[in-house]
Amino acid sequence: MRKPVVLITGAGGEIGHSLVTRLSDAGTAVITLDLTPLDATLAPRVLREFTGSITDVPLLDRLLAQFEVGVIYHLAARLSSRSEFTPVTAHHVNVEGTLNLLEFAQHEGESHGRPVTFVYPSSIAAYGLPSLEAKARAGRVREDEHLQPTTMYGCNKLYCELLGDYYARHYKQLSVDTIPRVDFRAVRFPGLISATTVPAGGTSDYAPEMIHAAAKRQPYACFVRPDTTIPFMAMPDASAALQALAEAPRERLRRTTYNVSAFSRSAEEIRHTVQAAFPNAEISYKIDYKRQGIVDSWPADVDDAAARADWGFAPSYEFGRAFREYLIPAIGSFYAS
Ligand code: AKB
Repeated sequence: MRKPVVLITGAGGEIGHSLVTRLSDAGTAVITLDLTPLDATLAPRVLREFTGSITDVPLLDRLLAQFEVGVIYHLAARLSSRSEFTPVTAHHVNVEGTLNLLEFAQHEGESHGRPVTFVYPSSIAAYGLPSLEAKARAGRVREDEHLQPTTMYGCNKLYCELLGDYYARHYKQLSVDTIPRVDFRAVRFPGLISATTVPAGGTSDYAPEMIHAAAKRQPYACFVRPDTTIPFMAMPDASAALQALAEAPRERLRRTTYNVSAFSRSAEEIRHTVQAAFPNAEISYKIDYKRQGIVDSWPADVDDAAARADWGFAPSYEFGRAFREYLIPAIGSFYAS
């Protein structure tokens, strides 16, 4: 008998830390796949950890043989800034890796006779506004608007949303004996801010980097202009959103991909709040015009009404509360320990 479990890819990353903790606290049997071994806080929480790549199909076949996977959270990805240095590798990991996981999900579903829930974190990078004027005019962007990404990562995310929809609704549509077995559900995340992990390779990283540098009493030079505005979310709300979407009744979901967001603030507003919390923080600006161009192409805010209506998305942390009740106390104790 194969064991029924939840699979998390990229489990050692930022979202993975929060999600593994949340699911294991709830008693869920979790198996993980990551390029590097899980750290000592996560490893004891999982039933089995696999170290390897989502591009390694024989490794995925071994997982398939050993476990009955009912839910997949496919978090493994190369983020936006990093992907611009090696776009072909980014495509290989972000697109072919996702394709491998979708095939894996279809085969799992075929072998246990029920659809496998496949939860995919997409990104505001799927959007692309051509200019600051267009960004100001666009306001709160809805899911089907402005889908002209300017980065390899954004193209990868947008295409994988479509691939997921294909596996869920049209997979091998001309074959008489194949039923789609993937129940694909995606959220487009804004920039995420965690108190206990620092992101690597993203372009929204200036906000978490600013906060973590202040907590560590290190000077920080923000790489975007003070007026730069995109939506953000605190990490506990991000992992809660993934779990809520996974658990939502299928018939309530009117879309494949949903916007989610908690607060939209400029870099300067974030700097003020960080300086109020850490009065000795030294935060300056040193603009990286290439990374600036990427963030300028992302919307200043997104409309997440569909997620709120269909599966009850409701973030706990607006801007003030995220700092007061999550980031400041949790970062303080994280670095103190
Ligand atoms: C990135 O900056 O690449 C990510 C994202 C917005 O998806 N944080």
